[in-house]
Amino acid sequence: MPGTTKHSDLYPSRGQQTACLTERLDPVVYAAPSSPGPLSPAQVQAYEDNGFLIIEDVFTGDMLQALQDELEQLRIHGAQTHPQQTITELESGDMRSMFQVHQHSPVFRQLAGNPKLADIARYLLDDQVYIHQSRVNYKPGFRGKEFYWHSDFETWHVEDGLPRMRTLSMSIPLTRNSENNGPLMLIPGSHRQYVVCEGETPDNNYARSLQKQEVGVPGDAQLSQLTDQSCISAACCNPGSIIIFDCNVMHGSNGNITPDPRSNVFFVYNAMSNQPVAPFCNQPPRPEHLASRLHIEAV
Ligand code: 6CS
Ligand code: FE
Repeated sequence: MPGTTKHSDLYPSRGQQTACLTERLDPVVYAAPSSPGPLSPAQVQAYEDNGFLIIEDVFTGDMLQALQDELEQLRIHGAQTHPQQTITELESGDMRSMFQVHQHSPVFRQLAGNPKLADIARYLLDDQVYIHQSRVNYKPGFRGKEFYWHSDFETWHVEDGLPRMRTLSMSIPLTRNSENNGPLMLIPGSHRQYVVCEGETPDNNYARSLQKQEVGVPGDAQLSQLTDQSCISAACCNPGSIIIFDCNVMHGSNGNITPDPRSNVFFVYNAMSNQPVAPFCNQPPRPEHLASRLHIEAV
């Protein structure tokens, strides 16, 4: 029966584990060396070395405006039309995130399949791809709260059952992401090490972790080790740029006390061959709007 088979856990974390850094066991770039594709050799190399790549001004003009309009529509109406998918800020109640936008927004569904994004995902993962998770993060002005440091893969492995690191994210800023309004911060090279985290996964952890993640975050010693190895990089870029980042790169972002929101739409592309198995913790899988299991369709 699906979901009941025990799969071997290549990346144990939480539960009985003690915090430490371990080696990544999977490739970063799955495309054959020097195979032609949508990225230049220098871009592929930068992605492989750093675990992320920024391409400036990919969407501009009317296309960008349509994405920004859709963002605003969802911000105004989303809590009513899709309450389950809506995450509000813990203290202010402002909209923080809206999930599964690739299913319920035709504009964002089309964007997820846009070859400017999907071709890069297929190339780097060397497979057909589908959307494991999608969301809009609003990071509202004045009171937008931080996202503490984490590797996405740690959560997607432990709580969603993604077996291998064959997954990447694309974040498309829809407002200017400046040094001041809480841009994505990444630790270049951190994707080559897996940070084993301590702590039990609480029941329904997602209900809290999406407002404030407390489990599946690196210990202070492990984070310091990573930042001793390389300098933190802030992904400051224009709306319509794309930030491509590996599922295991250590990242986070500060709060936003400026008046200007830092809003992004975000798609997680997973290789078809890396579909989720049973979670690697003693919890049932998270709901479909956070992690696709039933709706697995190639983009
Ligand atoms: O839960 C998730 O899928 C994502 N959200 C957070 C706050 N951390 C892990 C992962 O990036
Ligand atoms: Fe993340």
